[in-house]
Formats: sequence, structure tokens, C-alpha cells
Amino acid sequence: ALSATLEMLEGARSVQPGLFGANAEAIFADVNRVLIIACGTSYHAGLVARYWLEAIAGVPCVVEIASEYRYRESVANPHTLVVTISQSGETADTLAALQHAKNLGMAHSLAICNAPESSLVRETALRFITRAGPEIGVASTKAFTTQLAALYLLTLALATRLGRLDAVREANALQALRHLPAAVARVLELEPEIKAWAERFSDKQHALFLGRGRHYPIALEGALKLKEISYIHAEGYPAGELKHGPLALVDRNMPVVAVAPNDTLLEKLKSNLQEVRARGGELYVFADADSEISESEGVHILRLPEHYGSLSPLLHVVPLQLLSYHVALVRGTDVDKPRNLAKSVTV
Ligand code: F1P
Repeated sequence: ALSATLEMLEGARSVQPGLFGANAEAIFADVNRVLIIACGTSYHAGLVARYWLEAIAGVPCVVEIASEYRYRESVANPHTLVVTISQSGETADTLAALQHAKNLGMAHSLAICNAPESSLVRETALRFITRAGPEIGVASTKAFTTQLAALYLLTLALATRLGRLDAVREANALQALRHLPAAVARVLELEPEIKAWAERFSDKQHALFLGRGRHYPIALEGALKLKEISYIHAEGYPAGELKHGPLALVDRNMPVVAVAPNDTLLEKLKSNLQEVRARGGELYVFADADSEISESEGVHILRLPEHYGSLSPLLHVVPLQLLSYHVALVRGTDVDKPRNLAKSVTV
């Protein structure tokens, strides 16, 4: 799926605004703020993008859950780019939130969507079609990774427009994007070990997912996937927030999954993990090949083959998706059609 999303980069040396539509250049020139609205997994993609847009493009960014946004009297800024993210392009809450933003006077809109003919794409000034192919299951997986790739391209386009990215950094970022499909393929090779971990989750009733920084939304997404397809109650938390409540839940019956890439937050995360271990919580840590972290009693570690810098969330979500998939298989739930859920939430 990612290869199809990134196909349009072939031979490109920079991210042209035109990737997002004919008027993109003029619209990007008028934008000083980004408002992202989406639901579910697409909302988590937006949360990751906020870290990129602020750090790389220097653009203030707010991310709103679409089903709530329209009930707030938020203060509108006409120079806002309203970014809607949706796999189906038919999610009623996202469409209503976009309409609300327009009514407030925000006319610059972009849809990141997998359905070219959808209502959402018709309603926005700009669009990026993710070309992930059809998602067979209800739970969004490849739609998520392709949404992230699209949001990273948007970040690069805005960063260049605002003079925040020189040609060398842009070329490096594009090279990293092009290498992504191969990097994901290597992560998928961890499947046998993840399958073995899944056996240990099958009789559990609760699980906690921890991450920090741009991997906090990945922890949220890991928890959502486990809930959606295996029906195990799961919560995603920023690891630093543990001591403000969830630590009370931790005991040996609560598996704790940690997203632990080798970035500047790893040391802080490790001290959070010690807090879990001290309460008897069993840790399942997704680290990188060169993360300084080691196995011990109750601490299981799987290593992703390479650390991927800014784009690391795209790789770290994959083992979490696989974990939920294998837990669901062991528990015998329907991975494609979870009870009570619909592919498109149109009401
Ligand atoms: C949003 C969403 C999905 C989820 C499920 C229900 O859909 O919450 O993330 O997996 O399919 O809807 P969309 O707006 O991205 O199509």
C-alpha cells in the first residue's frame, strides 16, 4: 500500500504543493495554522502529524476528535488549513466537523482520504488520495500507515513553503520515505515472535500501552486495535502520565506494551518502565536494534531492525497491529468484522 501512496514521488527532488491539488500553492501561501479533524484511527494519524507539523514545519497545529469538535464554540482563524483525514471519506462526524469549520469561516480545506469519489473529497478545496487499496477488515491498518505518509508529505510541503527546510534536508526526508516500504517489510519479519507473545495475552482482560512523544499516538492506536478486534480492554497512555493514575491498575495480570524507539525520550521511558516492573507488571517492549535496553525477569523485548527518525511511528505501529491480529486469532474473534462496528460510520 505504501508503495502505491509514494509512487508519485518517483524522480521528484522536492514535494510540490501540486500533489495536494491545483490551488495548493496559493492556499499554502495563506496558511499559518493547521486544524486536523478525524475519528478513530484517522484521529491518531492526526495526533502523530501534530508532532511533525510543529517540529519540522513550525506550524501551530490543533487536532480535534470530529465527533466533538462541532459542539465547541472555537475561535476561528481564516488562515487555518483544515485537514480532514478519513479512510472511507463517508464518516458522518468528520463531514459534519468540516462543515462546522467552514461555517466558522475557515475555507482552506484538505482531505487525506482513501476514497477518491467520496463525499469528503467533494467537500474540500484540496485532496490527497492515499491509494492504500481496499481495506478488507473494519479496523483500519494500511489506511493508517498511508495516512501518515501523506501527512509527512504535507509537513514537508508546508515546511518548504515556510523556508524551514533546505534542499538537503528535503532530499534526505524523501529518501527516507522512499525506503519505507522496504523498512516495513523487514518489520513484518518479526511476525513469528509477535505470534508467540500473542499467546500470552489471550487470557488477559486488560492491557496498557505506553509511548512518549510522537509515539504516544502509536500507543493509543495499539490499544484501539486490541480493543477493536480482540475485545480486550486496553488503554493507551503517555508513559509520563502513569504516576497520575494508571499505575494503580498495574499488577501481574496487566500486560504493559511499551513503544520504545531509540530516540531522545528513551531514557525517560525506561524509568517509567521500571515503575511498572516494580509493581509486578509484565513488560512487552518494542525497541529498535540499537536501543540500550535489555531483557530481564518480566521484561520481554523485540527489536525493530532500524531506527527510523521522524518516520519511526510508521514502523512502530506495524508490530502493534500484528500483535492485535494474533491475539484476536488465538481468542477466536472475527478479525475482519468485529462485533458492533461498521466500516463506514455514516450516521
Ligand atoms: C474512522 C473509523 C476507523 C475505524 C472504524 C470506524 O473511519 O473510526 O478508524 O477503524 O472503521 O471508523 P474513517 O473516517 O477513517 O473512514
